[in-house]
Amino acid sequence: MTNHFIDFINTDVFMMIGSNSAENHPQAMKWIVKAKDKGAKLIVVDPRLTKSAGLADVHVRLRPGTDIAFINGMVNYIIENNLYFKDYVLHYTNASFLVNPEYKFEDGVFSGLTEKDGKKTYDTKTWQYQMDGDPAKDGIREEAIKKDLTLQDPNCVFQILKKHVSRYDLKTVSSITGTPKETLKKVYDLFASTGKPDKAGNVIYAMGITQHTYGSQNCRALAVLQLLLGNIGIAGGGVNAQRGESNVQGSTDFAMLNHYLPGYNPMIYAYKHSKLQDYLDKDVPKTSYWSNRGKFLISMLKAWYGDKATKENDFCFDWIPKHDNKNRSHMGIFSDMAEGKIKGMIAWGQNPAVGGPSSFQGRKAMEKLEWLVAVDLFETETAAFWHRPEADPSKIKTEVFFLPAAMSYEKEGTVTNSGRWLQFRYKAVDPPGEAKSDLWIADRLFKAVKKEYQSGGKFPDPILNMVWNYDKPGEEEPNIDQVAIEINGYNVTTKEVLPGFAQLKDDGSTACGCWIHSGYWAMDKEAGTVAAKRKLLKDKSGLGLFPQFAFAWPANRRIVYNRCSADPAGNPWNPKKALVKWDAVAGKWVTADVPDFKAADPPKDPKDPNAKPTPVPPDKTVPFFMQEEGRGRLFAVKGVNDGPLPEHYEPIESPVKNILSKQQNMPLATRFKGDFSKLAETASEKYPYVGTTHRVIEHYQSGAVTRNCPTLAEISAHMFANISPTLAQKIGVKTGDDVVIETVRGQITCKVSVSGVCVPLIVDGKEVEVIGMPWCFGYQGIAKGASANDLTPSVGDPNTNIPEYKAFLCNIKKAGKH
Ligand SMILES: Nc1nc2c(c(=O)[nH]1)N[C@H]1C(S)=C(S)[C@@H](COP(=O)(O)OP(=O)(O)OC[C@H]3O[C@@H](n4cnc5c(=O)[nH]c(N)nc54)[C@H](O)[C@@H]3O)O[C@H]1N2
Ligand SMILES: Nc1nc2c(c(=O)[nH]1)N[C@H]1C(S)=C(S)[C@@H](COP(=O)(O)OP(=O)(O)OC[C@H]3O[C@@H](n4cnc5c(=O)[nH]c(N)nc54)[C@H](O)[C@@H]3O)O[C@H]1N2
Ligand SMILES: [Mo]
Repeated sequence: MTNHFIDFINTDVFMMIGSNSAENHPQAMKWIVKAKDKGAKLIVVDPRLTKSAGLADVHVRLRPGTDIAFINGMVNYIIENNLYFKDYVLHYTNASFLVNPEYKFEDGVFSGLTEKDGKKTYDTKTWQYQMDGDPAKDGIREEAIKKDLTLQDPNCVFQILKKHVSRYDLKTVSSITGTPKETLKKVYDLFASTGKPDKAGNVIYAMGITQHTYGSQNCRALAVLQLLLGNIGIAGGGVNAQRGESNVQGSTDFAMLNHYLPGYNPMIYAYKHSKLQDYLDKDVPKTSYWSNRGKFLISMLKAWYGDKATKENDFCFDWIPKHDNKNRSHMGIFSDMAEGKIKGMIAWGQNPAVGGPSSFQGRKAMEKLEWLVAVDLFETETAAFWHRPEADPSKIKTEVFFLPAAMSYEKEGTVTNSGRWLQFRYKAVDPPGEAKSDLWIADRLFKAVKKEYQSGGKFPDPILNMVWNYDKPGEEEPNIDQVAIEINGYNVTTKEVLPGFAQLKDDGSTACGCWIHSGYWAMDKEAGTVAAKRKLLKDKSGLGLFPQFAFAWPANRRIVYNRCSADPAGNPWNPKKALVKWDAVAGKWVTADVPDFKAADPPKDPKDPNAKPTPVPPDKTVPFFMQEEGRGRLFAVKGVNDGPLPEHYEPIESPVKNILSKQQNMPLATRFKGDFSKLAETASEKYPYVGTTHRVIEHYQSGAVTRNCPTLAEISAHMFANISPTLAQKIGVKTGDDVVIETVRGQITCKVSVSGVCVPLIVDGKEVEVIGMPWCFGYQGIAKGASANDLTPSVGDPNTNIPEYKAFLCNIKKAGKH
């Protein structure tokens, strides 16, 4: 999230799109309801009538997978009707920047599309700015970029955007999405009303936006919209991802993604990083705050390899395993597994036998493993895959180990919420039986591996020399404080814990495991440790910032890009909700939040105790100082690999042809071979309905925990599908009947629920039925049921590889009918 949950009280209009906070983020919903009580409006954009939609002022039903049409339509409406926030757009976005005149958009694709060995990629050369100098050498310097401040030049970003979205008129959008034109106009007007200095519009999104072959472009479309309305960096605004598992934010911060190192530093790739200097040259921007990335990387290497990491040996850069640039995401791994390329797997706190796409094929792929280790609270479907209903255990050779793990209440550690706020939690109860904390398991596993390497091995150095100093004399549990200090960062010589990432160096004198968390553990006189903070007292701002409650990365900043909350001269757009303000008389910044820009230069003489920082005047500050060009990108010259502007494509499995261009699907979508290649054709007669998957309040994820909880298992005991009354009539079923749902990949049997949750939509004159299914069931636990993922396709977004869980083709019939 750019903002945070409590900040929702500052919002005037919410647009919740592809998120159902009432069921999946009840704490977020609490703040939305508080804002509504003060007069805020709520728009919910969802194919289903969800519990959130039930609380909405306007519910926009749209066909799954058509959000870009809906949002680009709104962007077009805003530009056509002059509803954008002009000063913001001009000064804080790249609207006036001129783009290479060779840039083109034709037949649904952008210039630079190339194909090699059957794989499509974009060469982004023509997407770049017109500028002086060599950006490869000097970076994307804002001063060097050619501009047209009148926004009239046909090659300026504003005109390119305007032309691009002009095709998304109300009629076209309605034909694609199935949303009536009147509803579109109503919500466009309502949300566009926030494009004023004293109004805040808040976009809340989650999996209905991301789980598509163009999930990243869906997010980009939302960012473009919010930039146009001046809603980024202000109280009550932002683009706010409602994240998943209680600590999924924390786990991505720590690189539980194959293409990142901790703190969102790019991964090291074999093909381009043979030495440290290659990384510094190619992946450390020349401009923006990211120009400090080298310090973050080198400090991380010092944290991992300690004294062994020296300037002379590239700080042991060679010891980090390099990515081979193959698909190492969930789907890539399971596809390799099916081909017998993977020997063993540790399923550590995950249940892919239920949660992965095409899970029927996924479970079959697991049979190719020599061994499987499941680290979990329960014997999940994954741990039990070898005796699953459809398998013959005598034919499965995989050796399965089960390591019982402690649950969150049974161990210590931090959790980071969607708003980037992290807090330390203490242990409430001891884990049962032989269950151990994940840290204990990781510690013993590492030590066992190290022991093996002591007698030789192919590449023992990184293992034998890894800093692993977490033993606490006389205690079983590893020293979690020591782990926290390593993450926070310390001075290598004095061992002093660092107050923040500004102190990190690239000369080997500092160590820091994850730069964005730097400072979180540094001692805070009042609170003990910063992360232990639980003080609600000090919110002088009245804006819900509560700086003493939890630590918000980075630097305890609550609202990122907050320079944009004030005009170029430093006067808050909305004086009632000021985050930062230039005091012209005193000649300094007055800040309620930690500034997201350089508000002052450090004292000239650091040794002089009386020396003071020098304030940086407003005209010398940069609104988006994490971006190389310092501006919000309406047009993305980099960052996404599948297009500089969002464009509507159909889901890979779609009931209709793309009416907007010849390009049916996202050209770069990730696809797989063999067992994972099965896809229905466009407008398939055999699979005429649109399937989509969602969560329910009673169950968590694959249901491993909640389906083992007797009360929850009882109140939500059956797998079901929501269908409309018209579809129910057509196939002759009523609520509670058994139905068979089938896709090209497999079929499931479950109960049917007939209500107004799903209704048919009129798409380009054709009636399209939507079937909604929860994906939380499986064959283990107290409440058992069919897994919706036996139906879902293995295709993904080219930037993130997230699977297209939210839109696919299926058929449905009454069980027992042929
Ligand atoms: N009770 C409960 N809470 C949870 C979880 C849980 O399993 N149970 N899981 C947690 C996790 S890991 C996550 S990631 C979050 C996810 O939180 P959400 O994203 O809110 O969860 P979903 O229900 O999967 O999807 C949200 C909505 O997207 C809608 N949708 C489907 N397709 C589309 C589309 O194409 N466009 C639009 N606009 N909407 C669409 C669905 O109908 C659904 O109502 O929830 C977290 N919280
Ligand atoms: N069709 C469809 N599929 C989806 C989605 C969808 O919307 N639609 N959503 C996707 C999303 S957003 C997500 S996040 C994934 C989730 O997919 P998974 O992560 O595979 O599913 P979970 O059920 O969350 O698995 C977590 C496991 O961790 C165990 N566990 C809980 N606490 C601990 C602990 O402290 N330590 C250890 N070691 N184990 C613990 C639980 O018992 C459970 O088995 O599913 C994805 N799958
Ligand atoms: Mo998630």
